[in-house]
Amino acid sequence: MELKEKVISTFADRFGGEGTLYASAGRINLIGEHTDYNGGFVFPGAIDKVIMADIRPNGTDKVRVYSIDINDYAEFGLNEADAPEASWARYIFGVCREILKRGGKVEGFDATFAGDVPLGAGLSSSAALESCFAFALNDLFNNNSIDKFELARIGQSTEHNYCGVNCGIMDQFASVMGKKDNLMRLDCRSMEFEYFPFKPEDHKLVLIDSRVKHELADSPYNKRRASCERVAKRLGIETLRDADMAMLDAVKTDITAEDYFRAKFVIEEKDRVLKVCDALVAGDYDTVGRCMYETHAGLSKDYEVSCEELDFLNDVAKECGVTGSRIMGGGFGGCTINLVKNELIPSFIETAKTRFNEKYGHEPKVYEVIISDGAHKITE
Ligand code: GAF
Repeated sequence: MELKEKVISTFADRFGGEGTLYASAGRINLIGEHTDYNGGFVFPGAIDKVIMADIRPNGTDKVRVYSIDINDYAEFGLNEADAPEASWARYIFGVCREILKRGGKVEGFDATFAGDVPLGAGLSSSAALESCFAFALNDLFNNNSIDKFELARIGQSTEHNYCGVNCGIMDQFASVMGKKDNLMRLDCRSMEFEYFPFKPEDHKLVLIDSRVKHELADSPYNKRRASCERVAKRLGIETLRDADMAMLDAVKTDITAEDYFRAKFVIEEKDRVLKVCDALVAGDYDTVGRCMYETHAGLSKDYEVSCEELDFLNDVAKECGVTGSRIMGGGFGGCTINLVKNELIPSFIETAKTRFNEKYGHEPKVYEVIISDGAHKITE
């Protein structure tokens, strides 16, 4: 059954009648990894894989929600003490609480939801879920008075305060603000952003999912952030956005070797984003691709958020002559993002599947993604 029909018909079965339908997207990020919480630049876009929810106020002070994919139901109140047990429901509870904390309105509602953003693949299914509900509750209870940046911050605060992930703003920003056929360069310090048309004629983005489970709440993601903050503090600056290699080298003996390499990656990565944006405007995909490979090397060796399987996929991409390839998102599993010339796509996918299967005993999943719109309402 199609996603939309599934969400609507489950709503009718569970709650009777119909609600209003909303969706928000997963994301890719062409370049700019672990730069968001360092005040740097990121370059994401929303994709054609979404979380979709059917929602209707129920006139009570209770939220009743059914996750179709997980086949689980949760019911909770809207006070801080009412936090549900199930981790998937905490994303929705958190969004409600963060809206209320900001003086917004949320009352009881019924909802069903499902999605086609693969879970744990580094495509931000959690940000899509948060953004879908933040967007919907803004529409249903707040007359759309909360601006879109604040909706992204509501999702981010949900991660911090209810899900244990000290994430930056990139994923929620991309999920809310995404625009069809456009990537967005976001300056995470000023929050200024610019759309960059992205519809290459001779390349496509192919994601290869190692199926190594990626769970940021259980990963050392928060430790990476803490390393960056320690170095920034030592340098007497607010974030690594204001650091360069000369500054870092000057304090090299005062910080651990590990913190040094974490900061080195971030300093190099923030410059790479700007280089890639310029190259994209000039149609210079070779430079874009070279930067992607540099990012992978940095994430693997200096930031240490890759894993054997993703390094293997990166090597296979290189051997196949793929223009650019790198681990994408927070790391510790998930996907590589590959910028591949059209004529190479079938043979690259075939080789990656075969070689990976020979080595790890299972095939990776493959997704071709289209850059699409972010959070939106589907029915009136
Ligand atoms: C995860 C986080 F949620 C983002 O904020 C970002 O830091 C990313 O990892 C790494 O670039 O997706």
